[in-house]
Amino acid sequence: MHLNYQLTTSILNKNLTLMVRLRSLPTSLSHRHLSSHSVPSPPAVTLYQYEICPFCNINKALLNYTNTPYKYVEVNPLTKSELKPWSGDYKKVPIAKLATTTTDEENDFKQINGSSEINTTLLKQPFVMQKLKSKWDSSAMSMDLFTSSNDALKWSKFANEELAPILYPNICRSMNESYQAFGYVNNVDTFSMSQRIMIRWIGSFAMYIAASKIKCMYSGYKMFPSVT
Ligand SMILES: N[C@@H](CCC(=O)N[C@@H](CS)C(=O)NCC(=O)O)C(=O)O
Repeated sequence: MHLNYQLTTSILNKNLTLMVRLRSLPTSLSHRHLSSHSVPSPPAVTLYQYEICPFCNINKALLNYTNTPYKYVEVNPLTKSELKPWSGDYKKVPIAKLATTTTDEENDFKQINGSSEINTTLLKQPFVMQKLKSKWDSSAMSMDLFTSSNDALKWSKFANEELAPILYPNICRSMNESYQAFGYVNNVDTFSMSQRIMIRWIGSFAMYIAASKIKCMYSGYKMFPSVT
């Protein structure tokens, strides 16, 4: 089975959404009145990402599932120049800025490193909590169950440690596939034409080599059937 980029990135979104829905099945009436009618303001989130980064898609799945508006900045994987002025030693994506004031979002923000910490922070935002609670109006789901139950921990560990790491090897099985996966750069308005060409060629070659190494690490197990 050939997994293209659209399919693999949508796997994470669908995976998280499905997990959320499965765990939201109605089991009792006791928590039916969780939602409040007041709507808190959405958090001002800016996600620094690579379009094809599986970990970034874990965060986007939660943002999309809760209809939380967010800005995103596509990071140049060769230079990381979008991160340099502010991210300190942390140079991976996803990395997010959460504005701490509404008056100066550009300068007053909390830096959040990594997909797990970003989702944990998002899940504490009143807007996100309210959106989730309104989805759970007719079910027994609660924030505690959603964030800390054995199932929640099991599935988020699965998404982070098993599913996400094997997506790159599946979209970069050959140089040709890797080059196709990096085609997203052509849609990034902030990249110049020369940046697009360099990222596409150098990035896809680097990912093809890296993916081959990851395939070896996982050799024989926990891989999609398509990966040999
Ligand atoms: N555990 C981290 C992993 C993040 C990660 O490995 N991101 C990759 C991109 S998918 C990265 O930024 N690698 C460094 C690089 O591109 O230079 C998370 O969940 O956010």
